[in-house]
Amino acid sequence: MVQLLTPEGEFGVPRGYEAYGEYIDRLTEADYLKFYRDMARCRRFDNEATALQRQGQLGLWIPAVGQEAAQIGSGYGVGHNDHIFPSYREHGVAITHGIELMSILKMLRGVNHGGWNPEETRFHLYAIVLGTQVLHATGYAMGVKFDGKVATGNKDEDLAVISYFGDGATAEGDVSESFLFAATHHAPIVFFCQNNQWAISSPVESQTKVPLYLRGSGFGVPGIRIDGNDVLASYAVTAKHMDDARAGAGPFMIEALTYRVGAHTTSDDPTKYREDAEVEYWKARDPLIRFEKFLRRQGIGQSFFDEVAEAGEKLAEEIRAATFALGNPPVENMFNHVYSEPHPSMQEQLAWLKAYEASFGEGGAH
Ligand SMILES: Cc1ncc(C[n+]2csc(CCOP(=O)(O)OP(=O)(O)O)c2C)c(N)n1
Repeated sequence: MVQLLTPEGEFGVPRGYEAYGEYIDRLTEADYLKFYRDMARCRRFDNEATALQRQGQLGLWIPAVGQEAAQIGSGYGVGHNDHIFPSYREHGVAITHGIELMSILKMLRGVNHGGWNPEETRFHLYAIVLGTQVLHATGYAMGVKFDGKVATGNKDEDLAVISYFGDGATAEGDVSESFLFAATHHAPIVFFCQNNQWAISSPVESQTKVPLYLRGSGFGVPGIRIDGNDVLASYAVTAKHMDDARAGAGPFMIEALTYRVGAHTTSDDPTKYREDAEVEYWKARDPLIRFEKFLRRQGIGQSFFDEVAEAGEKLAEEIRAATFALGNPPVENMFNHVYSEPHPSMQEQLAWLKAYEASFGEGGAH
């Protein structure tokens, strides 16, 4: 397992992993501070979104608490031309690619139907149907290869693709099919599996009998396991294998070993299926605390951490105010985008819903 930072925040490059260490050598202090700021921003955003859902302001929330290092590190390892195909929990990766946080909240409040324009950001839409985004990513990477955009001789032109998915998704045929197509087409793709150890209430042991980083090898996709709570390992390993993919090395799989500290979603109660002791064990390995320890060893003082905490409170206030101001979408939205042309069954359902809402009298059903 690639670990560059111990849980005590000590940095070191184990023998055999020097190629990853070179990526850290190129980082500046400003990069380190950016990594920490974004992990903290992600955590604060996430906790506020959970509170907003509990107060009835969002239909659902999908927490990524505990997975910030895996997401922020790898997000920054993705290059400026590359395309990203996330599942539904990649708020941290979204932060690294300029997605407006309110776009995510709007989607989970149901006031928009997708979130953002992938053409502008190369960060594609969230995918709720497990594994579909991995097929989309593989198809995209095959297209990149067919278009000759790999190993062009101009590093600024080359591009690669990364897809994020969970341990549970690896049990879907879609993921195995993706491995096969990616391997046989030598496609420029990195498969990034966040093994957060639970697929709702199913433990990872029920999804696989071999370590997940080996899952691609039978298809011809080599892989490696990283400590997913180590932001530097996540950054360096992603950056190297995205570079390799752009240079024509073919597909690669990264398994980031991490833990879903919160609930699967706000509709889930994890105390029903897992032990408190397990959660406490992982809380003690919190990725933010580990990186804070590293930064303090580097001489970063308290004023930086105070500034980050203050920025978090400001962010929380801003997103609360913006969420309260959203209101409710017109009911027509739900029906208008099902077919490109008006459709009798949609019109019938809309008329039924309007009559139903009207039956509540003044103020409607909201
Ligand atoms: C094809 C499909 N089957 C089932 C579901 C229901 N479902 C939603 S999330 C989930 C668990 C996914 O676990 P994992 O892939 O480990 O990702 P995580 O949610 O832990 O990030 C399931 C079974 C779904 N969304 N899509």
